[in-house]
Amino acid sequence: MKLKCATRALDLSSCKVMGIINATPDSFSDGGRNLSTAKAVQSALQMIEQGAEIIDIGGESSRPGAESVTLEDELSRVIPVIKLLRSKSNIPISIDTVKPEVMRAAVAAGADIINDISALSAPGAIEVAKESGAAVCLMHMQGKPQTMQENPEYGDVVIDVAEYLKQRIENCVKAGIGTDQIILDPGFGFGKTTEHNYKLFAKLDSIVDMGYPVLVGVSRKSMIGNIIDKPVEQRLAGGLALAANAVKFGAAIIRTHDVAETCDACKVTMELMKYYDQRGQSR
Ligand code: 8Y7
Repeated sequence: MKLKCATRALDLSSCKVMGIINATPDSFSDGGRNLSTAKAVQSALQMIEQGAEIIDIGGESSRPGAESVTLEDELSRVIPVIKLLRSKSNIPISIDTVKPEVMRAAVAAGADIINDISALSAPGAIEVAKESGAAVCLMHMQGKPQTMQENPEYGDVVIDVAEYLKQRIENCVKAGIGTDQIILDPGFGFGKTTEHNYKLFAKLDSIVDMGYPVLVGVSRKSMIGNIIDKPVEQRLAGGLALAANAVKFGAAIIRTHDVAETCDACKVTMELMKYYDQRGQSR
C-alpha cells in the first residue's frame, strides 16, 4: 500500500513507526523559542536514527482536560520545528492539529501528513487539506478533549467508530482528497472507557478491512495504565504488547514516544507474521 503525501509517497507495505514530538513549551528551560525548537528537532533526529519513518509534530496538547492554545501560539510552536527538521531530513512529517490555518502553514513549511484528532471537522479543514495535497489521518473521537472522558457511551463501539470513519472518508473523497491519501485511526483514549478501548482494539482487523492504512496510537495511554496500575513513565512494556498486537492485526503505522523499542517490537512481529499470517505476506 502506497500513501500519497504532499511531495512524496510513503510505502506502507510494512508497518512504520511514527515518533511523537511535542512542540509545547519546555517547562525546564527559559531559553526561549529558538532553544525549544532546536531541542525538538534534536529529539526528532534522534528518533529518526532509532528507526522512526514518520515524525508527528504537535503544538497543542490533546490529553483529556488539556487547555487549548491560540492560533498564534500554536503556529509559533510548530512552524519553526517543521522548517528546521525539513532542512535536515527528508522524513515524512506529520502535523498534529485541528486548525485549518495551522494545516496550511505546516504543509507550506514542509509537512506531508495532516494528523487531525477531529478528522477535519473544523469549518474549512477538508478544503485546506485538499488544497495542500497532504495525506490525512482521520481519527475517531467522541466529544471534545476537554470533556470526552466524562461519560463516553456507544451503541456498539466498533460499529460506531467504523461508521463515523466511513462518513469522514466520504466527505473527504467528495472534496477531492484521493483514497490513496487517507489514513484511518480508531482514536484510542478519545472519548472511550478502558473497556471501549480494548473492545475496539480486539476488532482492529475490522477497521483494517475498510481498506485504508490504519494508524494506532496507544503509547503511554491510560488504557495501559488502568490495567497495570502504573504511572505514564512505567508503561513502556504494556505499550509494546499493544503495539505488537496492532501490527498483528494489520496496522500500518504505530504512533509512539518510544521509538527504538517500538521498532524492535514491530520488526519481530512482522518477521513472525511472514510465517503464519496471510495478511502479513500479501501486504
Ligand atoms: C493520538 C493522536 C494523540 C492517536 C492520532 C497522546 C495527537 C494523546 N493521540 N493522533 N494524538 N492518534 N492520530 O497520548 O491515538 O499521545 S495525543
